[in-house]
Parts: sequence; C-alpha cells; structure tokens
Amino acid sequence: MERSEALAIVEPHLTKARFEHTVRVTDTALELADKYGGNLKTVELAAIFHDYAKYRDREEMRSWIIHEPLPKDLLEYHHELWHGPVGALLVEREVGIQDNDVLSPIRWHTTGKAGMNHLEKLVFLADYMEPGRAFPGVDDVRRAAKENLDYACWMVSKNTIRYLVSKNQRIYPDTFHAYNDLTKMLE
Ligand code: DGI
Ligand code: FE
Ligand code: FE
Ligand code: FE
Repeated sequence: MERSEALAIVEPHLTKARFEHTVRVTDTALELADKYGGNLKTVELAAIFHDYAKYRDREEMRSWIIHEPLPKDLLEYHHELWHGPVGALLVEREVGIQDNDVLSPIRWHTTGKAGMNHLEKLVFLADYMEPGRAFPGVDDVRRAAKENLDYACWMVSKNTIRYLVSKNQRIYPDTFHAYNDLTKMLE
C-alpha cells in the first residue's frame, strides 16, 4: 500500500491534530529507520496506522477486548492503553493488513514490552519524540536517538513510568517489562 493511500484511509478516523501527529510520527520513524535500518515500507505503514483506533468509542473497544483474543487484563487499566491492541486488530480486520511486522508495532506502541523487535522500537520511539511533542525530557530523548536506539527507548520507558507515578496512575505490566528489559540490555 502506498503512503498516500494509507494516509487517506486513516485520516477520517482521526482529528486534524492527531492526523498531523501521525504524519510527524511517520517521518520520524522513517528517519530512525534510515539511521538504524528497517524496511521503510513496513515502518511507514506501521507508523501511519499506529493511532488508527485512538478515537474509537470506549465501549466498542471494551467489547472488542472481551470478545476477541486480546489481553483481558487491559480492562483493569486505563482505556488510553486500549487503542494499541484494538488498533492492531482493526487494522487487520478493516484495512486488511495482515503483515505482523506492521501490526505488532501498532499493538505495542503505547506500553512497549519485553523483547521489542526493531520495528516495534522505531515506532515506540518515534511516537514519543516526533517534533510536535513537548514532554519534559523529550530533547534528551531526541539527542539519545541520534546515538543509541535502545538507550533512547529506555529513556521513553523511564519517563513514561515516572510521569504515571507522578499522576498516581496504575502502570500496565508490559510498561514495566519494557523498562526492565531495556535496562538489562544496557547493563
Ligand atoms: O496515542 P498517543 O497520545 O500518540 O501516545 P501513546 O499511545 O503513547 O499514549 C500515551 C498515553 O498512554 C500517555 O498519556 C501515557 C499513557 N500510558 C503509557 N503506558 C501506560 C499509560 N497509562 C497508564 N495508565 N498505564 C500505563 O502503563
Ligand atoms: Fe497512541
Ligand atoms: Fe507512545
Ligand atoms: Fe501516537
């Protein structure tokens, strides 16, 4: 699928601001793939569709999680986490993309997980550091991304956990698993 076709499919599912974020994530992911390697067409499609389910109705997403083979423990955590796994399912069902190399970065882009593969890392990092983001510490992540992909992903996990703790939010186990696994890789 060409970039323009993929963008035209995703655009009606997103707000204007979220669509612009999606385009920036895509360009950022392509820059990272240019530096660190990775199939450009695969990275591009994963990035374009990463937030496909972001604005799905919460009860619709709950129902997909209950009735489809998705992790049930998601229901115990913030609904913001649901759009990754539900997005991967709907991109397969509705868009017809079956390539797991495209679907898995969509599935894991919010939490990360232990043992992220290369493309999962590229989308996870690009989503966090695209030029429209203004998180505290994002410039340090952008600098790290020029040197060491795993270290930059580790910073993303760490910053996200720190942010969630500061908000007294529950933290999904895979969010911790991503942090622990990247910490081990860097030791
Ligand atoms: O969809 P985006 O806004 O582009 O970005 P995202 O999919 O990374 O979602 C970001 C939100 O998800 C952000 O506010 C942090 C939150 N998040 C990530 N991991 C966890 C989490 N929220 C909870 N409650 N628990 C987590 O483990
Ligand atoms: Fe997202
Ligand atoms: Fe993210
Ligand atoms: Fe995003």
